[in-house]
Amino acid sequence: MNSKNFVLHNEYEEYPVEEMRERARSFYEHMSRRRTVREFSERLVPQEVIEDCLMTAGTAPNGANMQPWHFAVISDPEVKNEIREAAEEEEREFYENRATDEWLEALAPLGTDANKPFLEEAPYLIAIFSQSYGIDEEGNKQKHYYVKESVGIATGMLIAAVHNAGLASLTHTPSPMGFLNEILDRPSNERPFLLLVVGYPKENVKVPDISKKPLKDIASFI
Ligand code: IYR
Repeated sequence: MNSKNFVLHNEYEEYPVEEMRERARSFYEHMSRRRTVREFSERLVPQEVIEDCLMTAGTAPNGANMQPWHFAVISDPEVKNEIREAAEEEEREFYENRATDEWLEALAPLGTDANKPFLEEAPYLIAIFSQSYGIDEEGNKQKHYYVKESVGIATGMLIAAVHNAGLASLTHTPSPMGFLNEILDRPSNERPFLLLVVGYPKENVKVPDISKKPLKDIASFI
């Protein structure tokens, strides 16, 4: 391999196998306590916590290291209100017209509807944008690769980081989400990927009684 511009990976840490087992198990146990909540407390969260979680997201592996993402963090109540109004308009259209009966049936156990008070109650909304292409310093288009995969991985890491900090999140996908470009003044090379709602869960929040598939149903070992 051509080792030009390569540096030693000094930060790699290997663990003794017993510790490896423990770490893998305890990370699973920690992550399995994550639940999506749809009701948030209005309690404030320090912005540095959100910044650190976003830095975690920014470490995600991605196509040709183009890092084709932008995270717009919203805490301004007026902007949250605008987003809520626009999202609820789309959601009403979705629940009343666009969604198929099959889709509504699949959503029934989650108890969702077109009302989205969490968009104003939670201290932070993070609008995640994927950049279909980049624009370099000279204003030339820069090709991006595996954009959805890259932004999906970064978003997963963000969700894990938020959970690790002891906060709850909700992956919200009003569809279509073009209104986010307008409200947040994002350029046309950026598409809204999803809206992550972040904060403390409301006290005594309830979550749907659902479970995850067991390992044998999600993996095969050949
Ligand atoms: N975007 C709608 C509907 C919705 C769709 C799926 I797929 C979900 O897992 C949950 C909700 C809404 O946010 O209500």
